[in-house]
Amino acid sequence: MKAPLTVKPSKHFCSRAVPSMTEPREPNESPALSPILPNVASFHLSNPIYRPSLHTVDISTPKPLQKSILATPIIQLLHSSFISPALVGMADTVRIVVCGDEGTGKSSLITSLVKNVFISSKIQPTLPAITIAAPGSVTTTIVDTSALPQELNTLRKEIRRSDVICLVYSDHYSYERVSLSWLPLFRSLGVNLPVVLCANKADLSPGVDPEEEMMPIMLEFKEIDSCIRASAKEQKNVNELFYLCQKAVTHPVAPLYDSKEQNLKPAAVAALQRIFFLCDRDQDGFLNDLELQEFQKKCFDKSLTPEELDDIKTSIKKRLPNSRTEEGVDEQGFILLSKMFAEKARHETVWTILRVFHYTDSLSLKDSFLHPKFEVPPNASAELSPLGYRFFVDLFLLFDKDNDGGLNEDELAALFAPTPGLPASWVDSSFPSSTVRSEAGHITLQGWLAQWSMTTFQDPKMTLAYLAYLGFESDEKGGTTAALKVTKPRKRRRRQGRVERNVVLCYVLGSRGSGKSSILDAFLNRPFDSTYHPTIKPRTAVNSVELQGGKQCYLIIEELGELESAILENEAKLNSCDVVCYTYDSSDPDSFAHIVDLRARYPQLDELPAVYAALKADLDKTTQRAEIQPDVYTREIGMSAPLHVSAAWTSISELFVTVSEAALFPNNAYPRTEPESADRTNFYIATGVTVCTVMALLYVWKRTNPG
Ligand SMILES: Nc1nc2c(ncn2[C@@H]2O[C@H](COP(=O)(O)OP(=O)(O)OP(=O)(O)O)[C@@H](O)[C@H]2O)c(=O)[nH]1
Ligand SMILES: [Mg+2]
Repeated sequence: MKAPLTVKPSKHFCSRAVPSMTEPREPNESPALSPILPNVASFHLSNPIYRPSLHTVDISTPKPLQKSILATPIIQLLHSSFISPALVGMADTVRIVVCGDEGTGKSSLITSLVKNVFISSKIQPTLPAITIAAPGSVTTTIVDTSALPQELNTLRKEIRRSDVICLVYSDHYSYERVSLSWLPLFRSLGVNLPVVLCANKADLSPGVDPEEEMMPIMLEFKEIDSCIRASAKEQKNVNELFYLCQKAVTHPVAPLYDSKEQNLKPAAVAALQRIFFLCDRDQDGFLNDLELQEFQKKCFDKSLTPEELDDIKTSIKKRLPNSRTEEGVDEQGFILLSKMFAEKARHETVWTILRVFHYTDSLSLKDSFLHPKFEVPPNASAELSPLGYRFFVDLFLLFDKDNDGGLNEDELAALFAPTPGLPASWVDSSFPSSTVRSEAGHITLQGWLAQWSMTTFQDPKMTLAYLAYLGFESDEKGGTTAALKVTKPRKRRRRQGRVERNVVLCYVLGSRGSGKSSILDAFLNRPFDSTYHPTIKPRTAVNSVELQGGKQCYLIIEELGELESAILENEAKLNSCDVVCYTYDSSDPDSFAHIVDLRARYPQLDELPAVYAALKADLDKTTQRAEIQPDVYTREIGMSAPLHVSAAWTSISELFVTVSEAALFPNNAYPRTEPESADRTNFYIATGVTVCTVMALLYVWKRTNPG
């Protein structure tokens, strides 16, 4: 069996490729054992000092692979980037400004990189900017500068335009000036750019210990990202120098790792915790081998060998002896792995993971991931697609740990752990009271799906954001939008046959105390409560309704409370409504008048299909103090008579079916309107036909009776 690999900081560590999820290896170990991280890491065999780890290698001790890699021009290295910037959302252009005292070799380093030769004769003092562009890779521009006083303005301008500064020194004098002059200059410009410090002409001082020389400056100036000794003349570490510059921009260490604290930063830990949570598909608190393989495939597009899996667990066990690695990698172990990468300056591995999971450089989730483009045209609505429903069903089943058919508070909290918490609209509508709950008060699967149906209907962008937080994935283009669909735009009201929607919205309108809230409660199967709580804030309830013929739809019932007038005056609000349910208390003589008054005040209500409900049928019916009694009133406008129901009777469910059907098949649910506002098309057609017929008859009569 292969001996476990050591984790102790290796003097050579930064100079070698290391696998992504496995232990860092010693240089003499076969690189074939480290297939996980793609090749880019293998040219990372320079001798840099990175901020997080201070392991250095002297340039005079080349490593076995070093020669071939050093001979590789950077353009090729850029080409071989293991992940395309577009794929992971990192910066896709990098502008490097090369600064330093006169004669330190700035232009020579650039020439050596581009031409792959060292030109000993004096080259022009400042080279023109060069851009290295490779399809699918980071486009890099390298700008040479001069330290001459008359060029100071140009220098300042170039620094301001750049993403990273490559600061070069080459002897004791220019070394002193790094901390006395150059770094203070950068600070005075207020640019806050990462600096890669390069000791050039390393061939002239082979015995120097880079750590001893560079560490003091690095400790004093936090903006120094990494340090490297190089030789433009011997073309050593030139590729690496510019690679480090690129990396300082594309894979910055600062957001991830606190070098003073020697720990990952809280935002990085939070992101990694969320990633762990999403990868722990069975939610048992461990990434088992299968879950680790899936994670590896997703992030690095490679699989792990059994030995590599063992290596990972061995490394974790070494640092966390109590971890139960036989069951898999737990959250602590998972975060430790990232910490080890950061410690060993392999933070690009951590960035790869974060970017695959859609994190930005500031460790927030990418806006385009949370808020993808999704338009709902006028008169259409958004609903969950079968994929979306499937996702929410699976999520429910996964988190209903006690299998009681409901999500209790703890289960809900666990489910929402990778999100910022419950959606704001859910909190506003005092979720879960807006939907179906079990007797124990826990949200049921039916209620869970109804709640998401309502959220999607009211605010599809919110559903999309939560699908992203909760880890919805689909092979289809558009990511989370595959979980949604847009319904056919509703035709002009009164002109439609069936409405092609599965989620419909009903406003319930009626006098104070007529029993609207009790309808909402009954809709959510709550027991009837005889105490009266007037409704102030609008209130919604959502549930599924079984229609005649077995089809199902989701009905959202909204009681408008004190906002009734405001909502009815709002065209957009009325437009989103599919059906109105007018209610009155059949035992209260003053109740029906409110409906008559509402219809008179808001004639636009007549553009909506409607159902009339006479509530409290369990109490004695009384004559309404209105000009016309409800039955006559509805008959006169061509509507069905009010449905007499009681919230205290189970037969109230009939009302919900009637309301849903009126929304989906609205043809018979419109009131007959006054002639002037009626649809006069048929009248015009009929008149047209009559006029033509009369004309034709006249013509025939004239022909037969000439003169
Ligand atoms: N007997 C009987 N009482 C009912 C029925 N429905 C509602 N009530 C009672 O009537 C009172 C008012 O009911 P709510 O549902 O709060 O009326 P509301 O229309 O929501 O009132 P506001 O929100 O103030 O507009 C409460 O005390 C209910 O218990 C019913 O079918 N039968
Ligand atoms: Mg109420």
